[in-house]
Amino acid sequence: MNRKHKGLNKWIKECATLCQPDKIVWINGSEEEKNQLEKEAFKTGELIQLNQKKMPGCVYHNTAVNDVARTEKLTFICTKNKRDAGPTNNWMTPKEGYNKAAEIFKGSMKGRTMYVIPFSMGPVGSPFSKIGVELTDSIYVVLNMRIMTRMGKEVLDRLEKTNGDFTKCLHGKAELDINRRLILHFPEDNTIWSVGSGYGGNVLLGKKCLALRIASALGKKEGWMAEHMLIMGIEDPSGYIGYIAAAFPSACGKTNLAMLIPPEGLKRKGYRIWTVGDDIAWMRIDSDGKLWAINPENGLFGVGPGTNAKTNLNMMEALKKDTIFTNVLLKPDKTVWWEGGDGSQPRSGMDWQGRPWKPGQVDEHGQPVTGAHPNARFTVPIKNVPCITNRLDHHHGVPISAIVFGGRRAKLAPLVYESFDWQHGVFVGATMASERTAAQFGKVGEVRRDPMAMLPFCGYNMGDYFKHWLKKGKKMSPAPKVFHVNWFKKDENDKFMWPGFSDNLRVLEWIIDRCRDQVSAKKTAIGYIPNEGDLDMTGLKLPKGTMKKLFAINKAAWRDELVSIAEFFKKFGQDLPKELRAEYKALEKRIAKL
Ligand code: GTP
Ligand code: SPV
Ligand code: MN
Repeated sequence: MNRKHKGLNKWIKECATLCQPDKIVWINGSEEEKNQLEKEAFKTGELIQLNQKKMPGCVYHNTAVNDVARTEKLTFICTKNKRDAGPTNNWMTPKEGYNKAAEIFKGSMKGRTMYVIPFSMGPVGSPFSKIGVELTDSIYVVLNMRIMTRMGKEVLDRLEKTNGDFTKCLHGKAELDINRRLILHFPEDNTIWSVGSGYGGNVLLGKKCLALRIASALGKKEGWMAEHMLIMGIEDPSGYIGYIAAAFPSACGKTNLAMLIPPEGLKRKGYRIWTVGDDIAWMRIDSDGKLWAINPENGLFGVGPGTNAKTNLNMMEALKKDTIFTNVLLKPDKTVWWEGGDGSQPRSGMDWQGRPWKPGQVDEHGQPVTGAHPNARFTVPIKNVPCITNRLDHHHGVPISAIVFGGRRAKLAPLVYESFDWQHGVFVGATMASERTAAQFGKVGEVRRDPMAMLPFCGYNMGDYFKHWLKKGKKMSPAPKVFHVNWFKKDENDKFMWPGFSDNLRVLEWIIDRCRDQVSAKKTAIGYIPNEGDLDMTGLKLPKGTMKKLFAINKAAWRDELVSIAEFFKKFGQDLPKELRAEYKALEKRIAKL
C-alpha cells in the first residue's frame, strides 16, 4: 500500500491504527472500480439499483433516520485560541477535538474497508485548486466523491509528483448515532475529522468542510475568498456574457437560479444562461484588477422536493442518468419520485425511511407522511447539465460583474435592491437573514441571521471575515456591484407574491444592465431599486398592486430589523469592523427620515 508521498503514507498509517479497518483500498476513479463498488453495495443493501432502462447508471440510497441534514450543533472549528473560531462557530481546542473524536473512531472500522480517495477541488493541476485525501469506510461516500470532485489516479499522481500539501480528511460512519457524531475542522493542521454520520454535507468532506470552512481560512491567509455562492453567466443576444455570483443560504434557490430557463415573455430577447456552479465559488483578484471565480466542485448535490420540469427543466434533464438519489420515494418500477416532482403522485412506494408508503398517510400527530424527506438530495455530474459553461475547467474561471445576496424573508426585503457601494454591499451581506430550511437540523421557518450565507461555513472569526471582504473591495478595480434579492416575499394570505424560478431572469436582467450602466435606478433608504417599468414584465401578469408590495419599504419593519442587527453585531464586540458600525448608523438615519 505504500506510495511515494511520505506524509500521506504516515498519515494513512496513523488513521488505520486508530480505526483498525480490515483492508485499505486506494481509489483510482476508474469505471471498473465504480461497477465493483456498486455491486458490493447492492449486495449489502447500502444501495439499490434503479431501473436501468429508464434511468441508466442511477442508484438509490437511504440515510439513517436521524441523519438527513447537516448537524450544525455537532460541527466545530478547533483552534488553539477561541477567538480564532469567533462568536458564531462552535469551538473546541484541537486537543479536545482529537481526543473526543478518537474515542468514537477507535476500532470503528473493524470488519470494514478503509477507502483512500485522492481528490482535487478545482481543475487538476490549476494553481487555484486544492488537493485533499479522504479516508472513509463508506462506499456511498466514495461514489458521491466520484461525482462531486475530480478524483483518483490523476490526482494522486499530481500529489506525488509535487510532493505537495493536502487536506487530511478522515471520515468514519461508526454507529451512525447522532449522540456519537462530530464534524471537526482543524484549520491550523489542514485537517478534517468527521465521525458518526452518513449525510452529504457532513461526510463529502471536499464540499462544505474543505471548500468552505478550511478554504475560507486559507483564503484569508492567502488573499482570496471561498464563498457559499452559485456562479452563472447571462448571455445577451450580442454575445456578451455577464457573470454573477450569488450567496443564498441552504435550500434558498442557488441550484435553481444557476440553470434557469428564460421565461416565455423574455424569449424574444434571446438570452442564454450558462451554469458555472450551484453552491461554492472560489474567487480571487486577477492581474486585470477584476474578481474571477471558479467552481471547485465537479457535481451537484441538489434538493429534490420542488424540482420538476416546470421549475427546473435543465435539472430534470441532468437527472436522467448517472445520478445517486438519497432519501427520495422509491416507486414499484424502481424509478423515483418526490413531493413537488414530475408526474402524478404515485399510488404506492417505499418512503425515505424504507417503509411502505401510500398517499394520504398521516403520522401519530396527524401530520402527512411524505414519500421523500424535505431535504432529499440527488448527486449528479455537473456535465450532465444541458447549459453547462464551457469554462468549467478553465483555470481562471469567469470574471464576476455582480455579487448577489438573498434569503427567505416573508415580509421585509424587497424583490431586489442594489447597495450604494462596496462597503455598503458588505454591510448588506453581513446583515443577511433568512428563514431556516430543512437543509439543517432545527426549527424550520425561524429567522436567523446568516451573513453572506456563510454562518455555518465560515472557518474562522466572522469579524475577521468581514474585514477580509472590506479589504478585498479596496483592491479591485472595479469591484463588482452588490445586490440583494428576495424571491420569497409573502402576501397577507401567506402566498409567495413573486413567481420565482424562470421569472427571476427579469431581475437578473436589471442587475446586469445596472452593471453596464444601461439603466437608471431609484434611490431609497436601503439602496437603489428599479424605476417603475424598468423590470421587463412581458408575459407576466401579477395581481394589481403586487409590484408595489414587492418593493415596499416598511419603516416599522426596518426599525425592528435594526434592533435585530444591533443585537447580532453585539456578539462580535471589538472584532466588528468600524466600517460596518458606520453603515449601521447611516442606515438608522435614513430609516428615521422615512
Ligand atoms: P443548497 O443545496 O442547500 O445550498 O440549496 P440551494 O440554495 O441550491 O437551493 P435550491 O435551488 O435547491 O432550492 C431549494 C428550494 O427552494 C427548492 O424546493 C426550490 O423549489 C425552492 N426555490 C428555488 N428557487 C425558488 C424561487 O425562485 N421561488 C420559490 N418560491 N421557490 C424557489
Ligand atoms: C447545504 O446545506 O448548503 C448544501 C447541502 O449544499 S450539504 O452538502 O449537505 O451541505
Ligand atoms: Mn449549499
